[in-house]
Amino acid sequence: MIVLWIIVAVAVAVVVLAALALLVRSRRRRARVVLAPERAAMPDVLVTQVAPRPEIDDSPGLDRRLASSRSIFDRVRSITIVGSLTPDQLDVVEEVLLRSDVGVSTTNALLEELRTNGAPEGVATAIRTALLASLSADRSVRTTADEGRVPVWLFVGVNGVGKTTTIGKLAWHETQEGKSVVLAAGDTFRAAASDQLQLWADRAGADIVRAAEGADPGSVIHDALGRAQARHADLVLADTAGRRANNTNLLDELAKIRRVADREPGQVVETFMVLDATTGQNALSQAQEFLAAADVTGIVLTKLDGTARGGIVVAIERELGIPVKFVGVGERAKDLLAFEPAAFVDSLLSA
Ligand SMILES: Nc1nc2c(ncn2[C@@H]2O[C@H](COP(=O)(O)OP(=O)(O)OP(=O)(O)O)[C@@H](O)[C@H]2O)c(=O)[nH]1
Ligand SMILES: [Mg+2]
Repeated sequence: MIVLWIIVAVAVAVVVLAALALLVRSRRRRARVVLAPERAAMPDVLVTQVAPRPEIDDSPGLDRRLASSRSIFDRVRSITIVGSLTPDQLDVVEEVLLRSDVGVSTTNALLEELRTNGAPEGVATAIRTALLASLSADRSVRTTADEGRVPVWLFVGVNGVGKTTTIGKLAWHETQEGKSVVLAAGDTFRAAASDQLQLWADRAGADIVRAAEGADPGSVIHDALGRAQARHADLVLADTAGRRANNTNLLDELAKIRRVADREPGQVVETFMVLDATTGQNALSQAQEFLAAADVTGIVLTKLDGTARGGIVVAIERELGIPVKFVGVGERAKDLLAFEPAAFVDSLLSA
């Protein structure tokens, strides 16, 4: 009798389990039916939304961005005389030129010219001609390296001048041109420096190689070169720190970084010294220190949109003998321009 009961109980359990299994399978099947196909077609309205829109360039003109520098020249613009200048007018010219930061030697040369030959086409034109004559350097920027090497642009300068921002802007410009760019976060002095560069890399669609705070900057550059070579990248932009922990020498460190960046497969084709235009003549003395250590090939002059006095461009080229290749006129990606003397001088002096 007991055996019979056991057989009945087992049979009931088997039936219940089978029913449960059937129920679960049918639910799963139903769930699968509601899932969208993996490659569902995009609805038309969404396709319309992602179509590229025409870009609206809302950047103000160079005149407005250089408003502070331009206002310094207001007084010479107001001297409408053509021909010889009175001693008072020469004093005004001298004061304006010195305030504009062009430097003593450029100011003296221009005054001498005005005293001797006058200003047959007006004072603003005489100054324009003189400034343009002293801004005649070759400003070409090298983008290619020797066969099989990866071109590197190295950025040096003291802290806060705008190195990381300039790299971000240039990365954006280069990727817009269709180039593939690798950023090397060689400022390992503080973690925030790599985060800042990461933001720019994301914005520009550039690759980035970074390491933890305190890591050896040389090894970051070395890894970036390896990555660039493996991925056939067009350009490596290398950031560096503007300061060092106590007792270590920034310039020695830079010379070391440069050697690493210039070792195969890398080749440093441009070393940009970044200078803050708002620091005026101080920028010049800072620059002198970097020149020997870093073998600088071009200057990037930032913050010309601020309280800077544009004449510093002239003083820098005259004193350092190194061309200004880019100027920063704001904090956005578009606010970096290849330096063009005629457009620059016109925006300071045109009526
Ligand atoms: N108005 C203006 N601000 C700028 C320009 N270039 C950089 N800046 C600002 O200057 C500040 C410092 O710029 P960074 O790029 O961090 O300078 P850095 O040389 O990398 O500084 P460290 O990493 O500390 O050595 C930031 O707030 C930038 O947005 C410019 O052309 N115009
Ligand atoms: Mg930086």
